[in-house]
Amino acid sequence: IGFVVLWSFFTVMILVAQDQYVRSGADYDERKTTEDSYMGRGVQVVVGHYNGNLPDEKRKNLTEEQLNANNYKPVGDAGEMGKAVKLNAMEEKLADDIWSVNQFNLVASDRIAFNRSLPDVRKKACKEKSYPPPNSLPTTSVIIVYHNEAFSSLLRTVTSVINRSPKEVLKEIILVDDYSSREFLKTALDKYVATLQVPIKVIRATERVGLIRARLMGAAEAKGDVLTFLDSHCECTNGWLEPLLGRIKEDRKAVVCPVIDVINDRTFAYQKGIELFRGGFNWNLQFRWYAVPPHEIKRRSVDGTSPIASPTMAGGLFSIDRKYFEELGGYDHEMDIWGGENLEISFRIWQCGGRVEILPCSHVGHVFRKASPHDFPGKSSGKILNSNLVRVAEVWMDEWKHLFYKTAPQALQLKHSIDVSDRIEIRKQLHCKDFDWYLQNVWPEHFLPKPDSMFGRIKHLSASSSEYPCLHWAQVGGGSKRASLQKCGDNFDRTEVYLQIGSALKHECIVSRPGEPGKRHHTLTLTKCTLGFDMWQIWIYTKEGQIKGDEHQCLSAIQVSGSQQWIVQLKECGEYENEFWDYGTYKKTMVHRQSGLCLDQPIEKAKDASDIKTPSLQKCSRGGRRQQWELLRVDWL
Ligand code: UD2
Ligand code: MN
Repeated sequence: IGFVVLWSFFTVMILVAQDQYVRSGADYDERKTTEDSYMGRGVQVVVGHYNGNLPDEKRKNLTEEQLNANNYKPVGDAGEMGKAVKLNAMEEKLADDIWSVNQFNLVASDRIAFNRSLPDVRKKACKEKSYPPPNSLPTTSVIIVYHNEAFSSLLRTVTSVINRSPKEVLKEIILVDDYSSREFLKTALDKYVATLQVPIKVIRATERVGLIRARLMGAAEAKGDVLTFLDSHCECTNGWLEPLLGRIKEDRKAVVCPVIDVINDRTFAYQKGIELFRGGFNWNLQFRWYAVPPHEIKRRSVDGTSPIASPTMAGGLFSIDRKYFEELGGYDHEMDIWGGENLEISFRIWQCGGRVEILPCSHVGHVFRKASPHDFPGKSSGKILNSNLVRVAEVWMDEWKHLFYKTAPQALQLKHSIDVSDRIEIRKQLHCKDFDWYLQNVWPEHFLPKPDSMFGRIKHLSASSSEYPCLHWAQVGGGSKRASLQKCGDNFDRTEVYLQIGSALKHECIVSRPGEPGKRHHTLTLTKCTLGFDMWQIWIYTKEGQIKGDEHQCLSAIQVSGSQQWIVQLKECGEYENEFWDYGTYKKTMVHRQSGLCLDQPIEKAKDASDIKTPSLQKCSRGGRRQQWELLRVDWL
């Protein structure tokens, strides 16, 4: 009963509280630059919500002290100028206890004003660049879909749009509630939204439709010339919109994304993202950021504000001409809940005559989470994601779909029950190009097998001990890497990249593994060759001479300064001189082109699993299995 009483008390609080949730703009210089925005007209909004973000089951577990710890209104100048929010130990504990509700720090989020100030992270050339005046730019509908988003993160997204968009171009904000169960997203949200002096509407799905169909619902209502999609935990920075709309005015088939900055999931600190990354994907069809290749950086050095062509988009934040979105077939309506739609629309845009671009002058922050807070009703998240990815692969990837199925046999099993005929029809009607064209023209640096590259294992012919010593690489900070020889484990975790050497079962092969999500850490090891399709010991040896693993990893070597010694390492591919190898089919040697040295066994044997030892590039000797390698092709078609 006590909880019921508490709950009604808080509900009442939501309705009656007059705590200002937005700080007055006058204190913050940054806001002087937004006079043309709606907020420049002095919109003041009020709301109070007390633990309103928490579902009942979470609230029940909190102590009275925890419940009282936070008024869920901006405290002091918490988070201003994008600074980290500092919490005391008790608040941190509360944050941990309720972490899983949002998979970010709700206590920190609730401390920060909806209209917090942010640093201007743009480079000088961007600030100085001029765009067409707002009244000659296309207008935009900003569409934000959400399922059980926290009140503060949702409204901070909305406020940042209102605050930092020229009012002439902001046609409307459309919030699409994907069947949230949280009470505060109902009447309390409606009341709050009614106080905003901007065209804004809330559309509510009557069943859980997933983010893809929710966005389609928003798009169907939109009146602006351009659709701008945002996740529900974003913050737009000064000048975010003009580059996006300006570029679409120039080319209506350009689908443009801002640089996505990081709002720290624990502190809500605003961290500038790296402008020179672009979107790609791995063999498993997971979206990944990869470095823009050096030749492209060089080409762009003339004008650092120019768009970066991107093979794929991250998915959440982009602008697209509304009519073009329709012409292209919107989104695949059959995609459920979460995932895959970003690759699908990226392939479709490129293959059917458009472009996906990242605009370095547009910055929007996003809370990247390490886990999903969403439930996947009825099915497992894996099954839903795989069904979506089967749709991507079947419609757009032609023969490369088989590579995906090799890495995801569970997806292959779903294939028979999935019908993509209507999407294939769209592909035909739009006369879209094939996936081979996409790889060759949009992403020539890709690491998928090509007819003229070797795809398979790299096996060391030197007899290995029964210990199966592994060549293991670890990052030691500052980007430098140390190699070790370790006893091979059977269960490779995905945070490691192995270089496995040997014949199947007895010899060792080169194996590679990606880092943890969000971290660019890779490890290289020699382990016992396996017989199945272990993607981590499968490499592409290109005709140009690069040895690439999944995740854009290249086998390379650097010279120890002031010595003749070279060290083998695994690095993100970058067309650097030290990434090329020549394989002698007759001698079976793998010669490092820049040093002229031969890939050789590690100098010392591993003593135990944690023993770190340096592997070697050695002067090429005559004969000797130590320097002999065999390339074993793997079937993927
Ligand atoms: C990324 C994208 C996201 C989407 C996703 C793949 C960014 C920054 N984010 O994942 O937009 O493309 O990849 O699908 O590029 N939501 C619903 N209904 C659901 C599930 C989610 O409305 O059933 C909302 C959710 O509240 C959020 C948005 O969809 O606003 C994206 O979900 P997310 O934030 O969990 O996805 P994220 O950022 O991990
Ligand atoms: Mn998100």
